[in-house]
Amino acid sequence: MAKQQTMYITTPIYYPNDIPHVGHAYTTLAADILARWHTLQGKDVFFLTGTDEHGKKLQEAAQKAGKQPKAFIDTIVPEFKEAWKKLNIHYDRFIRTTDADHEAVVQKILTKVHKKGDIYLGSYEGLYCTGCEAYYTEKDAPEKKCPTHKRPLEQLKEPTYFFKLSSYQKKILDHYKKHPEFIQPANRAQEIINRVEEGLQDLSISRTSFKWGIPLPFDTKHVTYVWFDALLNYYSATETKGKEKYWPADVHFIGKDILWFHAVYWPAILLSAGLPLPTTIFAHGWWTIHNEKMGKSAGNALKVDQLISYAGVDSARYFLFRNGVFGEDGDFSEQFLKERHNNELANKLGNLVSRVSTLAETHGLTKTKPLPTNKVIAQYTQELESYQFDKALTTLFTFIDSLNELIQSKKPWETKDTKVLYQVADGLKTVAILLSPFMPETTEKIAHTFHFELTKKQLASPLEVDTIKKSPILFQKIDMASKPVQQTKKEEKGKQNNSPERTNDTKKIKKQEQAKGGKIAYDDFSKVELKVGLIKDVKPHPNADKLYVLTVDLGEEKTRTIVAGLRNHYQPEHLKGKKAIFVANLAPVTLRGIESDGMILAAVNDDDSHVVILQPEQDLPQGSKIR
Ligand code: ME8
Repeated sequence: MAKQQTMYITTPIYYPNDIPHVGHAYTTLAADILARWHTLQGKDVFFLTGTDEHGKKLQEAAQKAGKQPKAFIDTIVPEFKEAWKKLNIHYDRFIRTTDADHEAVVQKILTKVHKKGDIYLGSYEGLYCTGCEAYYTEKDAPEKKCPTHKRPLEQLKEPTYFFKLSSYQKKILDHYKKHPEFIQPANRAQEIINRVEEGLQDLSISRTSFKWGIPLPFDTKHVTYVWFDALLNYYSATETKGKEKYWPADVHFIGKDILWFHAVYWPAILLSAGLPLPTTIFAHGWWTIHNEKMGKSAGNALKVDQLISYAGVDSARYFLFRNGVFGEDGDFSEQFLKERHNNELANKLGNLVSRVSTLAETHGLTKTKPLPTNKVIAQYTQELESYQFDKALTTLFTFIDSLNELIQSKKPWETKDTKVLYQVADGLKTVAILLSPFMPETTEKIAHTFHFELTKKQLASPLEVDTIKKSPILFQKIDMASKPVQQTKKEEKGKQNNSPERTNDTKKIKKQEQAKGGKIAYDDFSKVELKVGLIKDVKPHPNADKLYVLTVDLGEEKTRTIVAGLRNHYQPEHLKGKKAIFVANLAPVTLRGIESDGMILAAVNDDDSHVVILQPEQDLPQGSKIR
């Protein structure tokens, strides 16, 4: 049997000094999409992500939090893992640079490179940015301010070991020439080539001014420079048994901010250590908000929960790759996301699935020659495998348009033409399989409705005819004119439970209330469901000074997120662990970007200066009803 082809895909390892945001999610999702695609193609895929845990930045963040570095980082790492889980990201290993196996490999490589004569002792003086963990020259930062973080640079001087980066200039340039695919996209490569041609200075790779790092094996007063340590994660993850086959990596996905480290330092380190170089380093653009880079230091970072709250996970995954070119910057907009959700996902794909499955339920399908899909498949494959995610999605949606047009022109609801229904259903099979890396949950539902599997084999074989049942609604449309915005999943759940239309109920109550001069009917009030809830967690709302984001247990399978205007009245520790009364059947509303699924009851004095939450007089289990 032929050896299974391997595919090794990585993301940067992120600094765990704060919880992840959309920028981090973007790179990690790109890797997930590509990993899912190659798995679908039958390849043996290894997808690595993780956290970059050493260095001055992390030491300072831990100090600020009043914790030891490792103890501090241990509280942030689960936030990354949780975010990736929520986004349906399936990595194979989450590497931490504090993992013992990684530390051992870093020391092994340092010893090797030192013995080779590529490391020597000197002293370094320069302008340092802790945010970047890098020195800048006056040329790169003429005002002595970091070009990325816009903060003043620090003048640092310390004894340090240097890595002979300068002696790799020619070899690196040769490699670029021989392997034009090494730095992508090509327009970013030229900038790097120009800078390398200007000459390379040796790289300071050790620090003595702080302790949080991997000690140099040949001089333990020094800790290893965080980038020398971090870059090696890609290789160290393949040094364990069974994983050796994955090196060299096929693609390192990174943001354009760290291209220099990856395109210059990284090949030089590998060349010095006598290791093969990765095939491609792909540097994508930045997500900006109002044209400022989204990031921790800018304070404008959109958190993963917020991203998901707009229209669900699959719509978020779709939007991030549909809205712009992967290699270029894109400005994030909640409105664009919702528009694409409505216009493309709900109107084009969702409607088509609903229409065809409804007609097929009534009239059935008759097997016939499927529509030709080879061209679409080939084009989509070429675009996806060359990291042109937006183009691949355009190709697929053009095909979806053609399926919609076919249905529209053939009118099977009049003609009862069950052959055309079959052709469109078979086309939807192609769509779902190709789209599955981007939208795993939705495509699983389509596959379930039309009875096929999301596999390469099924892509090549015609749809088997079976009894079809009407598909559940795939994308609930978002009302652009009015907040509150409802989340797809919750609405679907509400519908399946035959629960009353919550929004309409509230509107009706308001109307009747007005009609009766402020009084509401007994029956109307009895529709309001009040329950005892346990406040499990309290976090400040990232976008509103007066609001908290509460995690509340209402005795249900899952906890709820409830936004409450209590920040001027309670410290988090005075709310956490308390039981209070909540409205449990309110339509969810999005408050400053976070969806609130309920309301806490509080009594307020005349001038709003005193706000107290309502609590049951005696302890009752969460979920108890108030009557
Ligand atoms: O640089 N738009 O970690 P980091 C798009 N630890 N992507 C963004 C982004 C934005 N606004 N902001 C961040 C580090 N990213 C090092 C990496 S690797 C050996 C060490 C993404 O936490 C993008 O991938 O600052 C960027 O390169 C990465 O997060 C930086 O993450």
